[in-house]
Amino acid sequence: MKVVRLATTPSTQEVARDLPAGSVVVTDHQSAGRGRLGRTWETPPGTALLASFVLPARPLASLAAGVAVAHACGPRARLKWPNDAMLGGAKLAGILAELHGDRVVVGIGINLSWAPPGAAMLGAGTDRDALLERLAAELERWFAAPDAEVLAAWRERADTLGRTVSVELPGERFQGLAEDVADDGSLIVAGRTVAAGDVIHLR
Ligand code: BT5
Repeated sequence: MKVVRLATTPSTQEVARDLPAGSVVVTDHQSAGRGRLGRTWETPPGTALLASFVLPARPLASLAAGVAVAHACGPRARLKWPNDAMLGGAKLAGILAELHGDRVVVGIGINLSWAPPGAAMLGAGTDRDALLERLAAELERWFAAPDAEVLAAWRERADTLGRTVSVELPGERFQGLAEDVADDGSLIVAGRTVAAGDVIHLR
């Protein structure tokens, strides 16, 4: 991986989108970090791993990235659909996968020494460069893995499956048991296929 390091930037996603596959942009601080669906990603300077990896596009890119993050963060990290990494039931890391032609820019924010109220962090003692290296290796591994392996690995780390969840869709909300992920990465809740949206773990 070719690493581009920046002291500060509005968002590593914007820098990475112009780079070739095999690049990664890392920064200490983002002034306009982005989440999904126009939401913001907040981290005080120097308290998180903030990186955007440019990878070849593949099906299930978002789930593959989630599996890679969970593996890089350790055995206790779990996954909330579609791809939040969780620690002890709280959000540890967020992933934003954006498709640009034949490349996908995978933005990853992992809390290390700070987290907003109710969220989790990996700990101030975490070696950020070692974590970046583990992340790069895991992404390479899971982006090369067959779909069936990605799905199996996702299920193994899933915190969402087997729970009652609330599904938030544009203009609709319903509750039900999160039964499985479908072959295309959709979540199956009470027999309904949810391709995009947010879920809230109820119990
Ligand atoms: C995400 O969005 O979880 C994807 C976040 C991706 C951030 C990385 S950092 C490197 C790269 N550059 C960027 O600009 N972005 C990527 P979403 O599922 O929409 O969750 C966003 C929500 O998480 C916010 O609305 C808050 O409620 C919450 N949140 C914000 N900052 C957080 C933090 N540091 N830790 C935990 N939750 C946070």
